[in-house]
Amino acid sequence: MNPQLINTTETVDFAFWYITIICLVMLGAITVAMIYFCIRYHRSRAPRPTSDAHGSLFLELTWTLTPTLIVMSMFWYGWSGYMGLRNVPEGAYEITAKARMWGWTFVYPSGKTASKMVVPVGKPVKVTIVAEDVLHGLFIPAFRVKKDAIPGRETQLWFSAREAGSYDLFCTEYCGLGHSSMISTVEAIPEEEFATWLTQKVEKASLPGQEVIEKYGCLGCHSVDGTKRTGPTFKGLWGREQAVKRGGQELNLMVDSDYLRRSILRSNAEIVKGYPAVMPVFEGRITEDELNHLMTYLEKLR
Ligand SMILES: [Cu+2]
Repeated sequence: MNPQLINTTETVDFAFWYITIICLVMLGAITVAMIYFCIRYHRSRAPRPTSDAHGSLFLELTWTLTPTLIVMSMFWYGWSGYMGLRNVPEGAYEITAKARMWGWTFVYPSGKTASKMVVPVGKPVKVTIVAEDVLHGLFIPAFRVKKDAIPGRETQLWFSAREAGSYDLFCTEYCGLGHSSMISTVEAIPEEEFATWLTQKVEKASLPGQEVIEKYGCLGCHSVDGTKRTGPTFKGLWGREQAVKRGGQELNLMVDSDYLRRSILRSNAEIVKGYPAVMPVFEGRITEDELNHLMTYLEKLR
């Protein structure tokens, strides 16, 4: 199999431009003919019929068969392009993309996880998409591929990056308040570099807490530099007085390990004033070890 032969970007672009150019040519030709006939056969120039033709088999066949062939050729390029997107080339590298409110986790066959989709250049990559909560959509515009992540079902797409680089990756199904921050990138790197990257244990995280934050996609809603996002920033959070709402009541609480554990495990019990109650509950999803690492990390950000 030669990955250079098919490429999702090229097949989609070809079908798109083929159909668009034919439509533009038809639009131009029909408009010009219409204007010409309006002027040439205006009542002031041609008060009486200039021809009394009653039929022409040749003309009938021409204007029936020509458009039929053109439309069938559009169908053919659309269909073969679609089949090209559906049929994953043999030997494609397999990655699982997990979607959750509001972030992506990419899981590699070795068990390695990353928040960016790192792929080898020039190799077809098959992505199996799963949703952990609600409907999401995986969209990588540069490769012209888009597929929904549906709870309870696995969907797939494939692509192959011809050139090394960083490509945008979006969620394209409205999945709640943090939807617009559910963005990541595809990092296409040379195969040798990719092999080394795979063996690297942790993605540059110097602290285990940072790993936990990446794994659960916390940064989709919380910043570490003081920026206000869907949720409050982590910066300077530890140790401050926080106005929260608990069951309709407003109260001030000290942000410490107990408070943060409650906010993560039962995120809807106490809501920080000025923010919407949208954070998913992490009870039963995050381990005790991970929580401890997270606490150490958050304490360092005070
Ligand atoms: Cu989403």
